[in-house]
Amino acid sequence: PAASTPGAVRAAAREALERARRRTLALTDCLDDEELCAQHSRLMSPLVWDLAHIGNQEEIWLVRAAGGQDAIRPDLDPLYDAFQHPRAERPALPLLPPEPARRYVAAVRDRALAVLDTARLDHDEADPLLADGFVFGMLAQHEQQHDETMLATHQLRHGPAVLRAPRPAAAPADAADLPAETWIPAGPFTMGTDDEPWALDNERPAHRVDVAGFWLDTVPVSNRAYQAFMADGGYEDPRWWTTAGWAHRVQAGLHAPLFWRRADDPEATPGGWLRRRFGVVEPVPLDEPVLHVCWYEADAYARWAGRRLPTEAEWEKAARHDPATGRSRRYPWGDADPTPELANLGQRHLQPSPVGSHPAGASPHGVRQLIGDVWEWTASDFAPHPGFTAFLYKEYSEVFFGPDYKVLRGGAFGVDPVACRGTFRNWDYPIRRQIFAGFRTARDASPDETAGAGR
Ligand code: AVJ
Ligand code: FE
Repeated sequence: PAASTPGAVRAAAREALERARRRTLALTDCLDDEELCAQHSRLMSPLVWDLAHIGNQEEIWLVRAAGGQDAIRPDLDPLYDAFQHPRAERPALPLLPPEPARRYVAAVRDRALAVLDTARLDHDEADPLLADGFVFGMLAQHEQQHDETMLATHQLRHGPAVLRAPRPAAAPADAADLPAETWIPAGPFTMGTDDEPWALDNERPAHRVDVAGFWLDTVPVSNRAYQAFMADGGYEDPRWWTTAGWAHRVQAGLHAPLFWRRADDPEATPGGWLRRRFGVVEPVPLDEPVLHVCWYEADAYARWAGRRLPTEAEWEKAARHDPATGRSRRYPWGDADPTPELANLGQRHLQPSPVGSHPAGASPHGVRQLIGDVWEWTASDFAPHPGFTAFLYKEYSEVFFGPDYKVLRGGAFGVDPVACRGTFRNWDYPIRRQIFAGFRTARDASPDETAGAGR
C-alpha cells in the first residue's frame, strides 16, 4: 500500500468512503423517524446523532482542514462534539431531524469528494493530512467505527428484527481436533507500524518488544466453555474476580453475558440459555465465540480456567510475527487484504463464525480467528506506544490513555476491513458489554518450558 500511486490512493479512498456511506444509510434507512430519534439505551446516542456527527466530522476534516474551504454548517459543531455532550444527554439536544441530517451528510459528501478529486495524495506530499490520502482513510474509518456503534444500538433496541444477513458457514471438519492452545516461542518482534498509510496515531510508531514464550488459545473462548464457567458457579465465587470486578459483578447483578436469558424450558433447549440477537431470540449457539462479556467477566473466566488474558503485545506478536522471516506482517495470514474466506468482517453476517473457522486466515503457528468474529479483550491498559505523537487531534487517542481503558484487538463481524488490521487498537471501559467483545486466554510457560526443554 505504501507504494500506491496517487490515482490508486484516490480510487481506494473514494471506494472506502462510499462503502462506509452505504452502510451508514443501510443502518438508518431501515428505521422510522421516531426510532432514529429515540434513545434505545442510555449508553448509546440516538442513531440520528451518529448520522449527523459522521457528517460534521467529515465537514471539519475533509472540507475545512484538508480542502481549505469555508464551513457549511459551523453552528452544528458544538451539537455534534462528542466531548461536549455525554451520550445520555444527546436526545435532549436540538438535533437535526432525520431528513435534514441525511441532506446535510450528503451535501458534505459532495464537497468532500470534490476535495478528493483535486487533492495531492503523493507519499511525499508535504501536508500530512493529504500524504497517502491519510485524512480520507481516517474519515472512512471514523464513519465505519460509528457504523459499528450504530450496530450496537440496533442490538440494544427492542422490537422486531430489521437487519438480516445469512448465517456464517459451519465450522470446518478439523475444528473439533484443534489443539486447545498454541505455543508462541520467545523473542522480540516489531509492534506497531510506520508504513501502513492509514494506520491511526495510536498504532505508531513501530518499535521492538521482547515477548517471553507463552501459550495462547488456538480459538476464541466458546459459549460452551463459558457456560462451563457459569455452571461451575463462576459468577458466585469472588476468588476468580479482581476486587473491582467483584464489586461490579455484585452491583450490576451480572450472572450471564448480556442479551442471554434462561430458557423457560431449559431441559428442551441445548445449553439451557437463549439469547436475543438483533431482534431474534434463539438458543445460545454453543460453538460460537462468547460475545457481550465485559473485561471483568473475561478476566474472571481466565482465572477460573487457571489462565490469564494475553497482553496486548502477546496478542499482536501472535497475530503478526512471521517466524520464517522475523518480520511483522499486516495480518495473521500475511500482507493481503482480508477476504470472506480469511476472516468474518464487514457485517456480512450478524454473528461470529463458529470457533475453529477460517483456517486460511490462521497465523503461521496455527492460531485462528485473531482477525474478525469478536473483539478480544487483552490484559493491557490503553497506553501510547513509545514515541507516540497525537495526529490529527489529541481527542482521537491521547485523552484516553491511562488505566481507565482496556485494549481490545482483532475486530469483530461488524468491523469493516478499512478499520481492522494486525496493528489496529480499540479500547473501552472494563465494564462495557454492549460492544461486540469476546476473548481468548493465555498462560505462561511452565518452568521446564522456560528452561528451553523440548520446545
Ligand atoms: C476507538 C471505538 C473507542 O467510538 O469512541 C469514534 C472511535 N473516535 N469517534 C469511539 C471514535 C471518535 C472510538 N473507539
Ligand atoms: Fe466520532
